[in-house]
Amino acid sequence: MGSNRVARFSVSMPSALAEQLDAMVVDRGLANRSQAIAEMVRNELVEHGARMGSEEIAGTITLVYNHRRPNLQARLTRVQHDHHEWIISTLHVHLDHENCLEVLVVRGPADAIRALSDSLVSAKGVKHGRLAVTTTGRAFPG
Ligand code: NI
Repeated sequence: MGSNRVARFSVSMPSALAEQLDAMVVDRGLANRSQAIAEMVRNELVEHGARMGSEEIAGTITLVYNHRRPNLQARLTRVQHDHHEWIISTLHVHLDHENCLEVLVVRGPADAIRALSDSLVSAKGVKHGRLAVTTTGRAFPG
Protein backbone atom coordinates (compact mmCIF):
# COMPACT_ATOMS: atom_id res chain seq x y z
CA MET A 1 0.00 0.00 0.00
CA GLY A 2 1.02 3.62 -0.07
CA SER A 3 0.96 4.01 -3.84
CA ASN A 4 -0.95 6.86 -5.40
CA ARG A 5 -0.72 5.35 -8.86
CA VAL A 6 -4.02 5.06 -10.67
CA ALA A 7 -5.33 1.72 -11.90
CA ARG A 8 -7.68 1.81 -14.86
CA PHE A 9 -10.19 -0.91 -15.63
CA SER A 10 -13.50 -1.00 -17.39
CA VAL A 11 -16.73 -1.69 -15.55
CA SER A 12 -19.82 -3.19 -17.16
CA MET A 13 -23.27 -2.76 -15.69
CA PRO A 14 -26.86 -2.40 -16.86
CA SER A 15 -27.34 0.96 -18.57
CA ALA A 16 -30.17 1.88 -16.21
CA LEU A 17 -27.82 1.40 -13.28
CA ALA A 18 -25.15 3.51 -14.98
CA GLU A 19 -27.72 6.28 -15.50
CA GLN A 20 -28.62 6.19 -11.82
CA LEU A 21 -24.94 6.36 -10.98
CA ASP A 22 -24.47 9.40 -13.23
CA ALA A 23 -27.49 11.11 -11.65
CA MET A 24 -26.04 10.49 -8.18
CA VAL A 25 -22.65 11.87 -9.27
CA VAL A 26 -24.42 15.08 -10.32
CA ASP A 27 -26.64 15.23 -7.20
CA ARG A 28 -23.67 14.84 -4.89
CA GLY A 29 -21.36 17.13 -6.80
CA LEU A 30 -18.76 14.43 -7.36
CA ALA A 31 -16.14 14.94 -10.05
CA ASN A 32 -17.00 11.86 -12.08
CA ARG A 33 -18.02 8.21 -12.00
CA SER A 34 -14.56 7.15 -10.96
CA GLN A 35 -14.71 9.24 -7.80
CA ALA A 36 -18.10 7.79 -6.93
CA ILE A 37 -17.00 4.22 -7.54
CA ALA A 38 -13.74 4.67 -5.61
CA GLU A 39 -15.78 5.95 -2.65
CA MET A 40 -18.10 2.94 -2.84
CA VAL A 41 -15.14 0.58 -2.98
CA ARG A 42 -13.59 2.23 0.11
CA ASN A 43 -16.89 1.91 1.98
CA GLU A 44 -17.18 -1.75 1.08
CA LEU A 45 -13.57 -2.42 2.06
CA VAL A 46 -14.15 -0.77 5.44
CA GLU A 47 -17.26 -2.89 5.99
CA HIS A 48 -15.44 -5.98 4.81
CA GLY A 49 -12.56 -5.30 7.18
CA ALA A 50 -15.02 -4.83 10.01
CA ARG A 51 -16.52 -8.22 9.40
CA MET A 52 -13.27 -10.04 8.91
CA GLY A 53 -10.74 -11.14 11.46
CA SER A 54 -8.39 -8.91 13.31
CA GLU A 55 -7.70 -6.07 10.89
CA GLU A 56 -7.39 -2.82 12.82
CA ILE A 57 -10.45 -0.60 12.63
CA ALA A 58 -11.53 2.65 14.22
CA GLY A 59 -15.06 3.70 15.00
CA THR A 60 -17.61 4.83 17.51
CA ILE A 61 -19.96 2.92 19.77
CA THR A 62 -23.08 4.91 20.61
CA LEU A 63 -25.32 3.94 23.54
CA VAL A 64 -28.53 5.36 24.95
CA TYR A 65 -29.64 4.06 28.32
CA ASN A 66 -31.46 4.92 31.53
CA HIS A 67 -28.88 5.49 34.25
CA ARG A 68 -31.53 4.78 36.92
CA ARG A 69 -31.90 1.21 35.82
CA PRO A 70 -30.35 -0.95 38.55
CA ASN A 71 -26.80 -2.20 37.86
CA LEU A 72 -26.77 -1.00 34.26
CA GLN A 73 -24.35 1.91 34.58
CA ALA A 74 -22.04 -0.19 36.76
CA ARG A 75 -22.09 -2.98 34.20
CA LEU A 76 -21.37 -0.64 31.29
CA THR A 77 -18.50 0.92 33.21
CA ARG A 78 -17.06 -2.47 34.15
CA VAL A 79 -17.15 -3.68 30.53
CA GLN A 80 -15.40 -0.50 29.42
CA HIS A 81 -12.68 -0.88 32.05
CA ASP A 82 -12.22 -4.51 31.04
CA HIS A 83 -11.52 -3.32 27.48
CA HIS A 84 -9.84 0.01 28.19
CA GLU A 85 -7.07 -0.72 25.70
CA TRP A 86 -9.54 -0.33 22.80
CA ILE A 87 -11.30 2.81 24.07
CA ILE A 88 -9.59 6.06 23.13
CA SER A 89 -12.16 8.49 24.45
CA THR A 90 -15.67 8.58 25.84
CA LEU A 91 -18.33 11.27 25.82
CA HIS A 92 -21.25 11.16 28.23
CA VAL A 93 -24.23 13.44 27.76
CA HIS A 94 -27.14 13.57 30.24
CA LEU A 95 -30.03 13.81 27.79
CA ASP A 96 -32.65 14.36 30.50
CA HIS A 97 -33.32 13.22 34.06
CA GLU A 98 -33.13 9.54 33.09
CA ASN A 99 -31.52 9.08 29.72
CA CYS A 100 -27.82 9.10 29.00
CA LEU A 101 -26.09 9.21 25.63
CA GLU A 102 -22.62 7.73 25.59
CA VAL A 103 -20.23 7.76 22.64
CA LEU A 104 -17.05 5.72 22.77
CA VAL A 105 -14.29 6.30 20.25
CA VAL A 106 -12.64 2.94 19.70
CA ARG A 107 -9.67 1.58 17.80
CA GLY A 108 -8.39 -1.96 17.67
CA PRO A 109 -8.73 -5.37 16.02
CA ALA A 110 -12.10 -5.75 14.31
CA ASP A 111 -13.05 -8.87 16.23
CA ALA A 112 -12.19 -7.30 19.61
CA ILE A 113 -14.10 -4.11 18.80
CA ARG A 114 -17.11 -6.09 17.64
CA ALA A 115 -17.08 -8.15 20.84
CA LEU A 116 -16.80 -4.99 22.96
CA SER A 117 -19.68 -3.39 21.09
CA ASP A 118 -21.83 -6.51 21.39
CA SER A 119 -21.32 -6.74 25.13
CA LEU A 120 -22.29 -3.08 25.62
CA VAL A 121 -25.19 -2.94 23.20
CA SER A 122 -26.68 -6.19 24.48
CA ALA A 123 -26.63 -5.08 28.12
CA LYS A 124 -30.15 -5.27 29.44
CA GLY A 125 -31.62 -1.78 29.58
CA VAL A 126 -29.63 -0.26 26.72
CA LYS A 127 -32.33 1.38 24.62
CA HIS A 128 -30.27 1.79 21.50
CA GLY A 129 -26.72 0.97 20.62
CA ARG A 130 -24.70 0.92 17.46
CA LEU A 131 -21.16 0.41 16.29
CA ALA A 132 -20.19 2.69 13.43
CA VAL A 133 -17.02 1.45 11.82
CA THR A 134 -14.57 3.58 9.93
CA THR A 135 -11.01 3.06 8.84
CA THR A 136 -7.83 3.97 10.67
CA GLY A 137 -6.90 5.63 7.38
CA ARG A 138 -3.72 3.64 6.85
CA ALA A 139 -5.27 1.26 4.36
CA PHE A 140 -6.04 4.09 1.94
CA PRO A 141 -3.19 6.09 0.50
CA GLY A 142 -3.58 9.78 -0.12
NI1 NI B 1 -25.93 10.64 32.22
